[in-house]
Amino acid sequence: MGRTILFVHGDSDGVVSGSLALHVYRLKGSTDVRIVFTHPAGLTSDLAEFACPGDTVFIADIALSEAHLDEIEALFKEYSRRGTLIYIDHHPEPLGLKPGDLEGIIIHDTSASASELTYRYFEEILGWEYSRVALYGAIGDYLDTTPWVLDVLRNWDKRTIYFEAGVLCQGLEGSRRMYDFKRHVVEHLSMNKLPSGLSELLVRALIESVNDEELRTWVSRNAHTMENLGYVVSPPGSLGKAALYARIYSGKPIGLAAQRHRGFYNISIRAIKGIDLNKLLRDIAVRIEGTGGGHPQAAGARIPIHRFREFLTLLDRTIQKYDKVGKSSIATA
Ligand SMILES: [Mn+2]
Repeated sequence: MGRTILFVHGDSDGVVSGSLALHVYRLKGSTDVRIVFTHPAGLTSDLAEFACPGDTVFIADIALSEAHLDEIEALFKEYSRRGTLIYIDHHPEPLGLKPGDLEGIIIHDTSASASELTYRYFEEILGWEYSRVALYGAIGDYLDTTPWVLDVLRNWDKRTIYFEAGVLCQGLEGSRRMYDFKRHVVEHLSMNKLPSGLSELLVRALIESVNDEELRTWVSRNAHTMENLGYVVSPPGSLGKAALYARIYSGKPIGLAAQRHRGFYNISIRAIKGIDLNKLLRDIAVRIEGTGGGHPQAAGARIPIHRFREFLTLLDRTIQKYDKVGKSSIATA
């Protein structure tokens, strides 16, 4: 068997998907398996840089970016014809392309985590004991109420699984950009060892939890409120979590956290059920020279600094159209 390259996202869902695939390819006799952490905007360049036609390519938890659809089509065609290409994802499909039309083995389903989809694809090779690894990834992406997850959870002690998933997610959140460490976590999980058994991960998870608690109180004191959304700028910690706390403490249907980076604001957004952030952002962001998208209730955007105010106003007005019956029940702090 030749080279196998795994392209995965660096969060818990991506790390778990990678670890399941790593175990499978090792069982199949692969001695040269490499792990590359990537993201939607970097997928095409990373594919071209790290894989050669003829390799076995496995991609999981990476959305297809509208900006690179032609390149993606061409690369998938080349890699699947000359070698093997498997693409597993659960992000909403891009405008103008049905993932199923791409060449290669394509598994695309927005109702489950990439971890669940990867496990189910390789289930016969992995065996049932690896289902717990997949559960960590599903919980990490908040996709823990699918029929498969509810069914499989019955084979495990739920409290232990959630504890281990918590260690993994919190530990990885506290290890951003530490790709060698994340590769080590992939190796560890590929042997079905417990996340809590990796002391470095456990310590990082504990530190992350202390930081989260500080972040939560910071957001409760610093959240600004507009008519339909709450937001914070430059929170001292994870943007995603700050956005969630901004939603909760503002009592509005949408929470947003922004951080300046070069000429842009990187923005994380969280919404209550009934709002489709992915749709909203794909529309609003391009109107003001930005990009945006993600999941219906958890998404991100990149907006030029001088248009940030305009972005907030546009978003605030657009949400007015939504029914606000499901409004967060927690009162404004
Ligand atoms: Mn995911």
